[in-house]
Amino acid sequence: MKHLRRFLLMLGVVSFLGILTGCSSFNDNHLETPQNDVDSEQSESSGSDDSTNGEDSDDGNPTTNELTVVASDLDAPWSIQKAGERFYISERDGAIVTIIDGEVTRQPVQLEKELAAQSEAGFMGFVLAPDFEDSQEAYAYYTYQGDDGTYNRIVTIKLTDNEWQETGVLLDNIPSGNLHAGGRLAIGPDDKLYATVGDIYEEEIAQDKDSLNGKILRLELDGSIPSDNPFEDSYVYSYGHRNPQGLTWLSDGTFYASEHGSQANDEINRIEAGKNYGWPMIEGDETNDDMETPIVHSGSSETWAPSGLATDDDSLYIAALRGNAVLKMDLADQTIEPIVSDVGRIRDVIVDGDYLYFISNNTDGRGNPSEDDDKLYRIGIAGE
Ligand SMILES: [Ca+2]
Repeated sequence: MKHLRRFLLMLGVVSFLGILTGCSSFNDNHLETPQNDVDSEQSESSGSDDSTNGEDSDDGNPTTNELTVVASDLDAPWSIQKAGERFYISERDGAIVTIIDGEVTRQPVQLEKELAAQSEAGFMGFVLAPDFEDSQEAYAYYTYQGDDGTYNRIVTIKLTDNEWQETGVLLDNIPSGNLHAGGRLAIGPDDKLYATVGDIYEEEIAQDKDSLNGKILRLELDGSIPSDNPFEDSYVYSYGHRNPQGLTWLSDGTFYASEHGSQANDEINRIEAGKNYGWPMIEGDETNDDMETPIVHSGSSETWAPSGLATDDDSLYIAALRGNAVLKMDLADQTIEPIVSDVGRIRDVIVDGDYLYFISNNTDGRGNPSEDDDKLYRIGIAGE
């Protein structure tokens, strides 16, 4: 009986999700020429067909790797947030999609400035306030066209009657550009707001501690500079970054960030206050006495294009755009393997109990979207 149920369940999964194609694309899709220095987010993805990893499915038990579509038809989604059973997902064109019990509602976001339309810009970072259930407030990072160029700003937004409104500015005039805008926001275990800012393709700027570019920033939730930041009167928390886009903390406070490298060389760094992560002086295995080398990197021939980052304290889960995969890095031995592939580019990932939730990112102009992309997916991670 159990075998019959499993067979029928497998049939349902196959017919719903499409053809099983295995997980060969991870190594097939890496960049073979160094042209990705233009932008390691760019994708030559050929596979956005839905599939599972071919693992057993078994009654929805999260100890199995059954891949489930939670929501479809997302439009260039960027950040996943969850409050209770309800998801909130930012979309780059300036909307927030909320999902509960499979019901998808798109909430417009009224911003004070016009969103910039550059390919790595828009409405990106988004994190719910710690008191969201009461305040209905969140923080957002977006790119806009100013009088003399493009800028990023970090703002508060508030949800009223199914619509979000910008209500305040925490940090403005962060220089932006055509590439490497950064864009991730996260609230740390210290209740500070962290933001990743890219080098806007002006690499020397990452070593300039007076610039906000090529940095990880740390703000109070009211936008002021924390008194214990490593540099006096500065939002800069760490520097020497190229285009960091993922932030996560272990329960013991250990802090990790993902970063798009040049010529492949994508990085996972352990972040500490005031430290220099090397760009553009060192990359990959290169060392310098005053600089930090990554705990892992993709090497000079493989491109992950890592964006969102999450952890369950045993592993890091890395949303890989060009890698077309959710990568799992074992924290004990630092090995990396893809746990989901062949759903295309992956932008963000969160851990929630026994499940991993992640969003594809095939509709931003660089992917190969299927008709109902992009999607929010769920996969069980308990007992792995
Ligand atoms: Ca580095």
